[in-house]
Amino acid sequence: MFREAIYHRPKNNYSYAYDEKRLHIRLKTKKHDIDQVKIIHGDPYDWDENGWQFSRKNMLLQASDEFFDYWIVEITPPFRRLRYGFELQSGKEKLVYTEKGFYNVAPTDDTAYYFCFPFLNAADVFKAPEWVKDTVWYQIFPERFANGDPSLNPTGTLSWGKSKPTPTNFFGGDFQGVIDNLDYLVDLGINGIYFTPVFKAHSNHKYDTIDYMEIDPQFGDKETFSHLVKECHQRGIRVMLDAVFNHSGYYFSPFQDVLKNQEKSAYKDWFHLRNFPVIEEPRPNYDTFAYVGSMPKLNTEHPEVRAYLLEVARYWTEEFDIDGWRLDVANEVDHAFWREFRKVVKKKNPDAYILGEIWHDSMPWLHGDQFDAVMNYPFTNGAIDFFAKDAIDASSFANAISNVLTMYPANVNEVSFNLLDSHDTPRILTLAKKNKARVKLLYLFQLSFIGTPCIYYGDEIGMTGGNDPDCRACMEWEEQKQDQDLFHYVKLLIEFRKSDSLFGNGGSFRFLHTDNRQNSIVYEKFDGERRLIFVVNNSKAASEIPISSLLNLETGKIVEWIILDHLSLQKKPAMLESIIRVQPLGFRI
Ligand code: ARE
Repeated sequence: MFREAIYHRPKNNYSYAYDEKRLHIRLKTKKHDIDQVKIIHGDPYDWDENGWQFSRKNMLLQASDEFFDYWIVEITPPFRRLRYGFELQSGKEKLVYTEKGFYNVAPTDDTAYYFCFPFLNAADVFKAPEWVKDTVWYQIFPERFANGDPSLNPTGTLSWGKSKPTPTNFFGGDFQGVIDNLDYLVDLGINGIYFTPVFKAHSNHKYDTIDYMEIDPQFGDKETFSHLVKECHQRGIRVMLDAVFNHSGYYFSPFQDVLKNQEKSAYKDWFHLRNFPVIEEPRPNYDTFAYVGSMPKLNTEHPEVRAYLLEVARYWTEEFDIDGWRLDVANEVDHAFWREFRKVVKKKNPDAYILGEIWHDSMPWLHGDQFDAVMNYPFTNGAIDFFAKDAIDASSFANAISNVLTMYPANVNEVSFNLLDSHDTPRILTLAKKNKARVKLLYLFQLSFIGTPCIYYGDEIGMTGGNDPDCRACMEWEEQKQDQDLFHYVKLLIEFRKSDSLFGNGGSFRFLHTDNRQNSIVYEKFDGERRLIFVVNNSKAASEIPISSLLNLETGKIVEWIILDHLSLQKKPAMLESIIRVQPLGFRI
């Protein structure tokens, strides 16, 4: 047994409250080293003359990556406290692993040996809004979705879609344009919209805020926004706004005051200024987003700045009834600020979704006191590398996705914001070198995975685009230029997700098989009663998966298959064969 590879540390993703009654305990061991793990568990105060009274329960091998196996078990401790250790079996060797080290036999003379979950306090349980689990998001970059009110066009507005997007051009997208097209989104089946920034700003992307209390005049006014939110809500669509609190824009009046009055400015502590006079070139002598001088970093430790930004959060949450906030550059803002932010937002709308923009491991923000979720770019990277770029093999893909799943508690994963691309990345069809079958596999995986999926506007009709700003082209509204086949495919997958909870967030996820030679994967979604098995061929050749022997399935049984053809997905009952043949870049469920 490789003792040095055995790892457990209470809290974080290794021991956590799944809800107010249930604890999840995880253990990491060297891959293929351990045959079986049992948790030894009991109440810390449960003693009699024989010593500590404990029980044993089998742990499930939940996932594996390149080097490790990950085991999980769920326990409902009657008195909400737990002491526990692990009984490991490898061949004939048996060992007990505790906080104090390894023993041949589980010690019972004291509970002090064991790991400790002191008490399951309801107040500490990570709780994200329930509705998020059943939400399919749609990301809108408002300048580029639809121009519904030309009277609001900024000077120099170009004809819709007639030029390529640049860092500075405008096409006049606005709220009326979104309102006019809500029925299109209802038809697609999405039920949440994430809007990139809408407050008054200088650029076309609006990440350089001028006034956090105003709607950008090119989009409409507060009345139009309020109307938009109501129209969305009437159709069962939630609305999430982008909070750009890490930095302001150059024309934000406190920063303008600093430029004008320098040391004497009443706002000099609102920013991180290094010396005077404040200069922008060759490099700003104040902290900024990246090295962007027009985005001065806000000092969120300053009480006035905190009060101002928290009022912004309160105002839009309370007065406009929005359902969530996406937090820009969330990991560069102090944790204390986000804790206060959460309190303010949840006080006004306990059901609001708080989503941090963090591209890396984000556990420190996901303990329940700051964010409900982060933008799941580790998921994005794995999915893109495998399905779109064909750059990694099947087992590397399974390793990457297993890492995503074991990185966070299960209740965090259920509301994780799973995107395939965004306004900050190339579009999926471009990443897939215009191979639509690859995009279809991406959508299949995204929409059948644990979490809350997001579709970037226009991807569903086959828009292409490279890196920012190319990925921000005007939405294509001419039907002849829209890929209707892709639209119907995405729509059908969304319907599956909604009509079968196992397809969505209702079941657990597990890889069953990866085949590097055939570049195929088999994964399942399962609960106590049913299994949905996905056989996906990510190669240019047909593949043959020996499904029955692999999964111990009974052949000859009638099962329901979902088959991909070039036009649609079809559900049809069929006999379960021993070998499943899957067409190139196709799948069967
Ligand atoms: C402009 C240019 C870009 C140039 C950039 C930096 O268009 O080509 O690279 O300047 O000089 C907004 C606009 C952008 C604009 C930017 C600056 O939308 O068009 O870019 O302002 O004016 C990191 C951050 C992450 C950030 C990304 C872009 O961690 O927070 O970079 N994303 C948000 C928004 C953006 C927005 C801003 C922040 C600023 O979503 O749209 O940009 O408000 C790795 C790293 C990540 C890194 C990621 C992408 O994976 O680990 O940390 O994200 O790559 O670079």
